[in-house]
Amino acid sequence: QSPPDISQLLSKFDQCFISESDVPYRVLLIDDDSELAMYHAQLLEQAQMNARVVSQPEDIPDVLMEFFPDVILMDLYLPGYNGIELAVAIRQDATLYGVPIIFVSVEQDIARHLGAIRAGGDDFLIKPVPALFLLASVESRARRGRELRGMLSRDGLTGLLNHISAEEYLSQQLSRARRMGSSLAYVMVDLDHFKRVNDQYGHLMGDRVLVNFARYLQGRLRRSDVIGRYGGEEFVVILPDTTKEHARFVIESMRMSFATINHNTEEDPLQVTFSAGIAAFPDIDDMTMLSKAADDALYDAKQQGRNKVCI
Ligand code: GH3
Ligand code: MG
Ligand code: MG
Ligand code: MG
Repeated sequence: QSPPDISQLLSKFDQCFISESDVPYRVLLIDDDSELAMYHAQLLEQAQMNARVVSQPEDIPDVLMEFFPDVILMDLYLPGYNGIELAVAIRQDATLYGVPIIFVSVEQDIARHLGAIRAGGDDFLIKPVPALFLLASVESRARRGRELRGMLSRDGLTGLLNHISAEEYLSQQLSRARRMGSSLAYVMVDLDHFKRVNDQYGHLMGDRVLVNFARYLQGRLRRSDVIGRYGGEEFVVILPDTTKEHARFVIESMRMSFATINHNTEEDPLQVTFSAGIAAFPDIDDMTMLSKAADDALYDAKQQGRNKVCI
């Protein structure tokens, strides 16, 4: 049995289930009834989602790691396997943190539904599930799951990527640079004498400078460049397709213009400078060494009197 063409239904209800970013939602369907799972998968793909079916329990761990789903649609019973136990295991796995689990089953017993929800399931749909209802449920879970993970990957004050996410991005970009044979610059940035800013103007002013700095960087860099806050007044900038020399040129011009900004609207003007250390691939072909080299260069910049960019 092939699924109905849902385009008419979608337009009739004025519904759209396409993710707001260009990255389609990834939905993992776990069901021993592979025919039904394929049917659901086809529905999801009509709504521009990326669906993957697993029918063999032994394949589940590998597929979970490799497919990295936005949502898991899971049958309650598989031969030799218990969906509730699987939900518990998924909830204990840090790399799958917050991934929504929707149970799909013919089970009518409310006690079983409750058990599934308490084990970490987010919803329980009873087969047969109406097409639009399935899509709506999957889409809303996927969207909110991405929102949640987006928030967890960001620094609360500045909205920049946090330390862990910035490192993940660096690792991805390093692999990409190796594959494409392109260059990649990595910059560590530290505000100069920031303790004095706090001491003389107070913590709120310090926070304002941090936010100003983050906005300044975002405004000056390309969309493909990524900025992270490593903690405190320390930041990283990752510039794909950029050589060490070009990165130095870009950061040096930012260093000069940032230093002229007045952060204090009161009488007493406040200017803040930063120091930066730059390292790059392919000069260095290892993530740990890349960050050590940038750190060493930053140390040199500080030693040379601050308000400097070193490579
Ligand atoms: P250097 O030029 O050597 O980097 O000196 P510094 O004063 O910038 O460096 P130090 O590491 O001595 O002090 C960093 C200061 O940054 C201390 C801390 O109070 C402040 N800081 C860290 N995180 C925050 C924050 O989120 N908000 C504010 N207002 N201050 C912060
Ligand atoms: Mg089953
Ligand atoms: Mg500092
Ligand atoms: Mg510091």
